[in-house]
Amino acid sequence: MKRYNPKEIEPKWQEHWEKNQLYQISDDTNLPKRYILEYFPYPSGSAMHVGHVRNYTIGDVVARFYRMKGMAVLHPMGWDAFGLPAENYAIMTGISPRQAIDENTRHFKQQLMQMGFSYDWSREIDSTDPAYYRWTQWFFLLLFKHGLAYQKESLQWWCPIDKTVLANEQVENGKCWRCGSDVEKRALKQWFFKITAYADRLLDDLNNLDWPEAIKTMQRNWIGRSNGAEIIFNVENSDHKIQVYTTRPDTLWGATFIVLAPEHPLIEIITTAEKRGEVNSYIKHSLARSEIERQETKRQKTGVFSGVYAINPINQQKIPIWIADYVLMNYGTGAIMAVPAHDQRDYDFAITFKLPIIKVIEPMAVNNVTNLDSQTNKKDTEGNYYEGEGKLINSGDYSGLDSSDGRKQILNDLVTANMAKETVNYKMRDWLISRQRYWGAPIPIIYCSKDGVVPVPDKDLPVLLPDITDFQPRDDGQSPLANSSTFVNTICPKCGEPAKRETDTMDGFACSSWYFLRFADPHNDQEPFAKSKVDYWLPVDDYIGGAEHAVMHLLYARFWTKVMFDEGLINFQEPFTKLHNQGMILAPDGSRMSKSKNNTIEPDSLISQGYGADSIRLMELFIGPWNQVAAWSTEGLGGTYHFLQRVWTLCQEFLSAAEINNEPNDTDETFNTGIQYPMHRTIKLLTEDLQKFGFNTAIASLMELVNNLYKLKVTDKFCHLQQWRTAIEQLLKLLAPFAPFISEELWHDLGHNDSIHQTSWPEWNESLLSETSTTIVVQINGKLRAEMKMPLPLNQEDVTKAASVNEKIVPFFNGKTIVKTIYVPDKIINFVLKD
Ligand code: ANZ
Repeated sequence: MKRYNPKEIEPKWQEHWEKNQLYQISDDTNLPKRYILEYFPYPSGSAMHVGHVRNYTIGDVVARFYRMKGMAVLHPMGWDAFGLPAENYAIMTGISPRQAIDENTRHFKQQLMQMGFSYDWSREIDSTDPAYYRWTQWFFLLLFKHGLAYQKESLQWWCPIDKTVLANEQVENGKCWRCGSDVEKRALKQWFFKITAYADRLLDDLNNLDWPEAIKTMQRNWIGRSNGAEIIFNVENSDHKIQVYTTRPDTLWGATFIVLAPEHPLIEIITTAEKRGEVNSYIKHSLARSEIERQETKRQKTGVFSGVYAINPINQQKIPIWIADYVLMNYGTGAIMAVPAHDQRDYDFAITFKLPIIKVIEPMAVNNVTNLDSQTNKKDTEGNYYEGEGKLINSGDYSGLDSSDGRKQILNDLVTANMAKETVNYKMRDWLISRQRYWGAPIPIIYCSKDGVVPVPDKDLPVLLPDITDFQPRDDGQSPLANSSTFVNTICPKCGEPAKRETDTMDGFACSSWYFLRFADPHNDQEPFAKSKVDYWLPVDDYIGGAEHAVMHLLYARFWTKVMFDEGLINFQEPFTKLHNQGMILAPDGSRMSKSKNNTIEPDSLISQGYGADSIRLMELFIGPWNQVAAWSTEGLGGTYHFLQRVWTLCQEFLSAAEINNEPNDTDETFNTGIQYPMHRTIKLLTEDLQKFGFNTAIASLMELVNNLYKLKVTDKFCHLQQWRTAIEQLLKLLAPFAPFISEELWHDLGHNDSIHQTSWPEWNESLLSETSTTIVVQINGKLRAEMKMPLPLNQEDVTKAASVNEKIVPFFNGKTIVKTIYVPDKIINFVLKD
């Protein structure tokens, strides 16, 4: 009998599929479409491990399933290949990023292919290919045309090790997301994308997305819409005004001081001569602190008095103006009214500097559990501020109102007096895209001494990234491209005079903000994509990847999509209909797999040990629910291998039996029902499971099916050849999305010449699914007294009737009363009797 040897069959089929372009999908089809996409990977030097494999396996199983269901499936792959690692590697080794990326890509692709993933490789894209980034530059110019790409001098996070500017979201706890070193602030002129112009739409449209709630919440918090008001406080004895941003105008009577951020421009103007020295030295100190540190609630509050007072517009009270770094310049107006009785930070500050605390909100809670006791116990730092809603007190005529009504009335009155206006603030900042690095798409801008900032005309795109040899970042904040005079020096497209090119490159997230559209039309050299193709394939139906992209890629891609919609380039506003975050695979000891810990498990080594991609694929999904974390287990892999071995043996035994048996007995109806019931049940379960990503339960059903077929084999010995053939063929089709190699091999062994992956998914026959009868156990006082075979479906009434006339049961009722009847549907009926 032919042995199961994955090492032999897997490379053979992989080559065959590739040669026959089995998974290529054409655009002109009338079929319903399904676009299944996994995040396109960064082709890093380290090999892909079983954690990455899980991500692609999920996408592949779904893609194969829908293909067999008769849909036109777009399942493409490409490379997000710009970025720092290749450049840092180049600096270390002298190997150019181009060469390093090409090598990595080759290896990565070979790994994906050996796993049997069914990508349409004719659509492969590479973000570092000029044919691709030409359009990334084109989009930059589109944004520029609409004022959505602009330049601004501002203090920027600067990583002194990577020597580059970082976006807000790339700074984690004051450290560079990539190299982990402390970041600092530098004043630089930078390019930004105005994502804030889309804040409301990005927020509101989240409601219509079928995405994990956790990701939607992260985006909501990141955008951070805050509805509030700007209130004007006059500075005492001067014409100057301070605008504060507050979400709680209802607490205005409790404002006991004003706080300005240390960067606030008014400080220099209003501070008294006497206080100037102290104030300047405080400002100098606080500017060295990171924003994260400044917002840390547990940190001891610091600050300094300006020597000047402001007038509270609601009651003309005089309150001191302080300077403190817990107020940030780039949020709201950079100034606040401090209400220590109702805001923790203000409370801590008031305690530190012995400033008055006036309670103006009384919690409505009727029970005794309130966290407020501030009037009697001011010095206690526990629970002395109350941030919730309640009734206004100590608030003049407004006292007695509910805080929400008070908020409206106070604001109304101030607006009428021209002392306030309603405003909305967002936590989200514009997206900083300038990178002072080589390995990125050049920003298509030219600086001319006469015409200023001039966009590169479309016809001159792409602005090619030149081949250079010195990738060392420069200390002056310019990219290594500034070293290349042939790149820098150009001609102004407007006046024809000598001009200079922008030397910054774009953040890699720009390239990944539209790649999913390019897959619909990857070779178009006239436009980024044909609208008709994108409108057919997009939006992506299933986008599969880890949750780590929640606020960067997934927000940027939504932003670009909306810009394109507004421009009329596409007819949809959201790129990813359904988002699926897969659970991570951990090392067998439960720790995170990483190259640095040297605990990664790579498919290559498992394959060379003889397991085969098929059993790895099964294991990736059988290990637990697809969206939950699981620790890798090589014993488990032995289990899925064993399962495939059983499928193999069953088929080979069937084939041997078919060879000897010339007189098939195919007319036996009882056998037919026996084999069809488990078969059709499994078809139904699998179809439903695959639609809802129930991969592990689907595999369990397949295993159970194989067990059932083995049982039938013992009694039937493959007598009913035709029925066995049908069953085995259906089994192989059900297995095909999970284990594409073995199913293809066995399919051919069964005598087929076509590919199993181009056959259609089996249908089930509902009428075969109902088991026709079942055995009911009848108990008297919990003891088994009879068994009855009864036709399905059943209800309690019928079962009770049948049991009470059963000849074995009737004698028990003699002279007794039934005090209780317990019915376990379709299984047990128990009568509790009493004398
Ligand atoms: C008075 C007040 C009373 C406040 C009260 C809160 C509670 P969100 O929801 O995050 O927008 N704030 C305003 N600008 C600030 C800045 N630049 N730096 C630090 N804090 C700032 O929060 C808005 C609230 O955060 C504002 O409302 C203000 O404090 C503070 F019982 O004003 B509030």
